[in-house]
Amino acid sequence: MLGITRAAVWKRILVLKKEGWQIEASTRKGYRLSQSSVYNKAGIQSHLETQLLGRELIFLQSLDSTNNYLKTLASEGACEGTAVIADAQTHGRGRLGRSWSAVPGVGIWLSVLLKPQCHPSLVHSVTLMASVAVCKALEPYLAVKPGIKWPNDILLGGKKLCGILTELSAEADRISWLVIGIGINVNHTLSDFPEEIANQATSMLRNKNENILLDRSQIAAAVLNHLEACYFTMIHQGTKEILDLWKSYSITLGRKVRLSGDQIEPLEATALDIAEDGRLIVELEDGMRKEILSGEISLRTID
Ligand code: BT5
Repeated sequence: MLGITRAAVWKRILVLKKEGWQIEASTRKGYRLSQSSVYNKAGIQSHLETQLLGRELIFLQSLDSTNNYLKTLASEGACEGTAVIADAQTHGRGRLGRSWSAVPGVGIWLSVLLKPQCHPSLVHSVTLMASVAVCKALEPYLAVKPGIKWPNDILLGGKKLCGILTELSAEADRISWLVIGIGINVNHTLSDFPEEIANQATSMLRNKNENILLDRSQIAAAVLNHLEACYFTMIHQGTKEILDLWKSYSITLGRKVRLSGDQIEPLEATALDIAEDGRLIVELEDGMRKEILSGEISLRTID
């Protein structure tokens, strides 16, 4: 019907697969689009169980950064819960001006707009909440339990699976809005990572025994579902339950860490606990205790 060769069809199928479409092949019959695993707005919506998060959902093939896009929408008055998801980001951003690799076809690059009625100092516990929600969402798909490195890097087997970037607009005593950006490596093989991070990054696929691609629509929806549940728990019941969950995933507490940053000399300490506002409580070598905030300090585990 198309008037092209089998090989020409096959080439186009390969391009579609790289874009994230899941296509089944059967000898002599041909190809079939697997409806349940299409990564697009409808695919994600079909798995959403939320009242608020992702009800307003923007899905784009490529963007500079989902956080940038959503921050512009937020400043124009977008409603709470608005989510932006892209298949690829050309300028994905990490914290402190670092960059985030977000190639097409393999990851979940997602930002959500929240408007909690709270003091700006609570922003740190909101980002801890996001890392708990992501762990809960991903756990059913993983062979091993994910771990959270303070404040909110999610690691598998010591390698980074997910990063979270929270940005906010606030008045002196109230958050106006905050954008939580979540990047999850899902179907990456080693060659999908830039060389400089290849040995420190991992993906959900790389931690599975069999090589079957994961359904990004289902997982993106699961992240939004859990994020909403954790967010509601936090705003209605306070931070205790979320912080307890955070501790259960933590791979930082109880460990020796090295703290470094622009404002301080590098220090060695033991990570003891997490304070209600998300600060990390550490004990320095002289026995003094100190509470540290993310954004000021980088932390490396040394034992
Ligand atoms: C983060 O920063 O981990 C936050 C990353 C947030 C990304 C999401 S994607 C959706 C939304 N839109 C955005 O523009 N951003 C958010 P940080 O802790 O600073 O870590 C950044 C560092 O992680 C880099 O300097 C690299 O070393 C490493 N890295 C970069 N891309 C990675 C990837 N895909 N997987 C694992 N590690 C990566």
